[in-house]
This record gives sequence, C-alpha cells and structure tokens, in this order.
Amino acid sequence: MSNTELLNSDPFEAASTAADYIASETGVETHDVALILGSGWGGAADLIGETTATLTASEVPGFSAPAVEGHVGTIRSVLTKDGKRALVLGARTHYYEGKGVRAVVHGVRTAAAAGCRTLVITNGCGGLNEQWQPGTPVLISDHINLTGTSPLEGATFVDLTDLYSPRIRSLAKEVDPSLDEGVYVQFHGPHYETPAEVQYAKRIGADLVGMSTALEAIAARHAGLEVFGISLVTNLAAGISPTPLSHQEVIEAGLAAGARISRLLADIIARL
Ligand code: 8IG
Repeated sequence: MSNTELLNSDPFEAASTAADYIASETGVETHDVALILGSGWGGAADLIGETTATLTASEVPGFSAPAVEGHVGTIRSVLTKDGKRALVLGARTHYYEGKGVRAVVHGVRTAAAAGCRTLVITNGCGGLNEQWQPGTPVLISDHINLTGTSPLEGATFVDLTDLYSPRIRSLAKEVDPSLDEGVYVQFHGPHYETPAEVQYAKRIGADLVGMSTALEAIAARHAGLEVFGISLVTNLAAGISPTPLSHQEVIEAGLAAGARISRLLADIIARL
C-alpha cells in the first residue's frame, strides 16, 4: 500500500502500524518522548543520549523522505542518561508539500501510538523582534494557525488552552533564564512572507513566523501529548531585516547556534 493509501484508509490505524514497525525495528517497545527536528535543529538531539537504532524515514509506514535540504530523513531511538527512550523524528512533512494534512501529522500520531507522553517540536523560523539575532532560540507560548486547515476531522472539538505546556516552558527557563517566549504564526508557505504580511502578522500578535508546528501541536493535543515548542530564529522576518531572506542563511544560523541549542534540548529533556 502507498503512503497515501495507508493514510487515507485510517490515519490512526496508519500511526499504529508505523509504531509497531518502529517498536520491532528498534527493539524498543515503548518510547517516552518524541522530538521533531526542524530547520537548524538537525544535530541538536545528539547530546540527549546514545542512539540505539536509526531507521530511514521512508522505510517506516506512512513516512516519506524530507523535501528540504538541511533536514535529515532518519528516525532514531535514543536512550537518555536517566533511562528515557526518545524517538527523534528527523523528517517532517510540511503542509506546503501538498501531501495533505494527514501526512503532516503522521509523525505526531505515530509518536503517540509508540507510547510517547511528551512531544518536543522544534523549528527554524523568522523573527519579528529585532533583538532576536539569527541563532536565537525562543520558546513558543501560543500559536496562530493561518493555514486555513486543521489536522482534526469531523466534530472533534479540542480545547487548545495552554497548548504549549506552561510546565515545560518553566523547566526550560530554569535551564536558561535568558530564554524569551513568543507567539508562532504558521503560514502555508513555501514562499516566505511579504513585508506587508509580516506587518499583518505583527498586528495580530505574532512574534515568530514559520511553516510548521501549529498543525502538529493541534494533532498532539488531540492525541493527549504534552507539547513543548521551541523555535530557532534563523532570520529576521521579511521587511524586519534590511536584507532578503535566503535558505543558506537558515542553514548557517543553525550551525552557529548548534552547541547552545543541543545543550538546551538535552538539559530540558533530562528534566521532563
Ligand atoms: I527557517 O521567515 C524560516 N522559515 N514563514 N517565514 C516563514 N517560514 C520561515 C521563515 C520565515 N524562516
């Protein structure tokens, strides 16, 4: 069955099939925490523990290879020092890929089916606050979903108050009191915003603009996961910065911030 057919028949069944595959291939029956690695975060999970198994995403039912340079297409099982089992999803499907919203949240649903209770969502994004130089990590306090869609179907009325766990945000600030928080706006992409759209986002309350995370966080809440979101500001949003945006700048900001954000993630996961 193709990934599309699998997700179309029943997305939760597909997630359960993927979780069974992960359990048998990694030899880890249940995972505790899942991480989605976004732009700039590729190496950030290396300090959280010892990788005990690495799968190619495209071999796992319902997953496909990443479409973006700088994103890694692996799913890893990591054993942390305190004995937690982390499922590191290096491959994210973006809504702009056109594979449908079920494909976008398949990793989240698979993490829940694999036993995870916590989901750490990372991303690279544009920043609206000029204080945030490229390479600044920012905690996500809330989101605005401008994609025009939802990962939930039918009369699924899910409360999204405190979607981004206040508990884990405060743990993160214990680890690094200099961390700021912000509201993340998910645009459809794949184009970056116009400067006018960035001003619009600012007026409706945005601090961060990106192309992921909100749909994943909604699916995670629905699946009962505690969500922690952290952005790496890899560029100032269009019109905030005097220079045009480039994907190269995004990759470089990730590399420059690497050591700091790796340690940060490892320290937060150790405290969960
Ligand atoms: I990395 O400036 C990255 N992703 N929408 N805008 C949007 N997505 C992004 C941006 C940005 N930077």
